[in-house]
Amino acid sequence: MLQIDVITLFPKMFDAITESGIIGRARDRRVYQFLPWNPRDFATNTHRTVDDRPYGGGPGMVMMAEPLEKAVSAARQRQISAGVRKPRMIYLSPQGRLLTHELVMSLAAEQGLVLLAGRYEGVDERVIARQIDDEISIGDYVLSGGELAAMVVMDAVIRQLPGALGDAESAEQDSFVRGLLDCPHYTRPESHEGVAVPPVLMSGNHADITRWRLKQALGRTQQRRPDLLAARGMSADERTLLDEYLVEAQGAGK
Ligand code: 9WO
Repeated sequence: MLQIDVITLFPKMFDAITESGIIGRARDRRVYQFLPWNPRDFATNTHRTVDDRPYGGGPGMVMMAEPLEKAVSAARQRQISAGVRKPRMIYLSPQGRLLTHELVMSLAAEQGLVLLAGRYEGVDERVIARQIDDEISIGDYVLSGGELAAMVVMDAVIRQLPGALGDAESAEQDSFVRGLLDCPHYTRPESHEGVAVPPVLMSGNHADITRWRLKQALGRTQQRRPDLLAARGMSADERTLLDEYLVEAQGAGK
């Protein structure tokens, strides 16, 4: 069972993912174990202060080293008690390396993760230097804190763990496993506001359907994320399908 501990001033935020949907069900099934740690519970003064003014001046506040370090150490100890030999210690920040499918898979292969979600203008750098192995970003923008980023990491990792998805969900490979964007999807009714479902999907010919879906995936990846397609390369068959897509898209004015 993957052990996940999170250091956060807002532990209840994590109920949003751990109590419903695939991630909630995976917790019920003991696919992972989740424990939040609040640095405020480790604060020593009467006001339970966890932030202080930045040295060097400037606006905003910085998360203090001492309560944070105590919370991180408690999480690390909990992981070791749960049998994790070396928990991977992660800080979520825009300064980190970008989260990709590849990084998600490497996190899913760990025994334990400790995620540090910062608030305010950031965390005292000495805690990062002493406790953190890995700094991860989910994209080039600033949030109000690391919690939403930690939840993104958790969601992406947990759904890769054995037993998290149902058989049907597991059988269908993530689009990113193939290095391509996903194809379009349709359900009933056959016509919506005068727009029909592509006839091939109604044909019952599974070879044709598979071919159409791959063609759509290749075409959308070329048009929306050419960087992904360039990094991955194409077989001769895929090249033919993509050329067909581009001719058809040209005709359809896309
Ligand atoms: C706040 C701020 C306010 C005024 C001027 C500059 C400032 N920078 C920040 C800031 O970066 N705050 C961070 C909030 C401190 C660390 C936790 N926070 C955070 C994490 N925001 N965004 C992330 C994040 C994490 C992972 N991937 C993307 C964004």
